[in-house]
Amino acid sequence: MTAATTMDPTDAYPGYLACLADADEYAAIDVALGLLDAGVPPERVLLDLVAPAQAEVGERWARNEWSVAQEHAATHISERVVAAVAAHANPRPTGGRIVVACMDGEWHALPPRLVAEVLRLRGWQVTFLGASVPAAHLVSYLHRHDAQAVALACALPMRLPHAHRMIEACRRSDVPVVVGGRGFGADGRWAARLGAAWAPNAPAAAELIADERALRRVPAAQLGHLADDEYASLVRRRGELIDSALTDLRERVPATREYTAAQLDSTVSDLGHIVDSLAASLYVDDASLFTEFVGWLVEILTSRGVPASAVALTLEHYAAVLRDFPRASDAVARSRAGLPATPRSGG
Ligand code: B12
Repeated sequence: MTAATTMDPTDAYPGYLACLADADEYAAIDVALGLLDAGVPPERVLLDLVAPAQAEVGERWARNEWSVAQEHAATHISERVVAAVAAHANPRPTGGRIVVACMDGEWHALPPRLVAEVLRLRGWQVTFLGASVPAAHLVSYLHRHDAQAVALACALPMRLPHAHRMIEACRRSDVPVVVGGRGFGADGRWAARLGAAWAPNAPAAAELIADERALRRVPAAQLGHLADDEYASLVRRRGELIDSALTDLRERVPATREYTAAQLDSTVSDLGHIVDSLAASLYVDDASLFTEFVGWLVEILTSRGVPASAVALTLEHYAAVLRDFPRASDAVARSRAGLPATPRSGG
C-alpha cells in the first residue's frame, strides 16, 4: 500500500478503507498524513476520511462480512490515525476548557474523540474523558476544572434514559451541555425531547459552543408522559421480562434448548437490548425508537442465520405480558406489523 498523492479525502477513501481491511495501520497513517502534506485541512481528514470509513466498518460488521475482531482492528487503526493527525496539527489553545465525554455505559469513544479533535483544531482547550464516565465523577471533574461547556456523546438510543440523568447532573452544576451522536436520532429529535442542545456533527458543535447564549437557550424537556409510571414499572421488571422471554423461546423453539453457552449469552444480551430499547422508547414517548431498533435487530440476526420469526416470537410474548402497559403495547404492536407471522398467532 502506498501513501496518498491525492488532495481529496474522497479520492483517498477507497485506498484508506483497503488499509483498514488489511489491518495495515502504517499505510493508513501514510494516507492521512499524505493528505495533510498535500494541504488538506486536518478537520477534513478526520471528518471526510476517518468518520465515513468507521461508519462503513459498522455496516460491514452489521452485514456479518467482518468479524468483531476485524472491526476492533479497524477501529484501533482509526484511533491511531486520529492521534497522528492531531499530533501533526498540534494546535495551541486560545479558548476556554471544553470537556468531552461519553455517557455512562457508552463505549463508543471514537465519535466524540473526533469531535474533541475538531474543537481542539478550532482553538478550544479540550479535555477528552473517553468512554463511559459515571455522572458523579463527571460533575466533580467539571467543578474542579472550571469547564466552560461539556459535550456528551451517546451512540445507542437505548441509553437515552441514562443520558438524560447525566445531562441533568451537568445542568445542576450550571455547566452548559451540548449532546451528539446517533443515539439522539438522525435529526436529534430525542435530544429535543430531553431538553438538550444537540449538534449533528463536530463543526455544528463547535459553532454552538462558541455561542454560549444559544447553548443555554434550550427548550424545556417534554417528559410529562413519565407520570404514567410505565417506564419505571418496565425497568423494575427488566430481569423478569428477559427470563420469561427466554423460557418462552425454549418452549416454542426446541433448537434453543441446545444452545451453547456463547449462543445463550448473546440471546440474553439481545433480549436485554429489546427491553432496554422498549424502555427508552417509553422514556422519550416515541414508538419509532423501538420500531427502528427492531428493524435493525432483524437485519443483524438474519445476516447471522437467525430468522426474523425468532424476534417475532419474542415480541408476541411481550405483547401478551405487557397488556397493562398501553404505550409499550403500542410500540410492540407497531414493530410486529413489519415482521412475519409466528406459527401460533397465525397472522
Ligand atoms: C467502533 C464501534 C464500536 C466499538 C467502539 C470503540 C470505540 N473506541 O469507539 C465497540 C466494539 C466498543 C462497539 C460496541 C457496541 N456497538 Co458499536 N459501533 C462501532 C462503529 C463500527 C463505529 C463507531 C464510529 O466510530 N463511528 C464513526 C462516527 C464518526 O460516526 P457518527 O456516530 O455518525 O459521528 C458523527 C456524528 O454522529 C456526531 N457525533 C458523534 N458523537 C458525538 C458527540 C457529540 C458531543 C457531538 C456534538 C456530536 C457527535 O459527530 C460525528 C462526526 O461528525 C459503529 C458504526 C457507525 N455507523 O458508527 C457501531 C455501532 C454504533 N455499534 C452498534 C452496536 C449495536 C454496538 C453494541 C451494542 C454491539 C454489541 N452487541 O455489543 C456495543 C455497545 C457498546 C456500548 N454499550 O457502548 C450499532 C448501533 C445500532 C443501533 N441502532 O443502536 C452500530 C451503528 C453498528 C451497526 N451498523 O449496527 N461498537
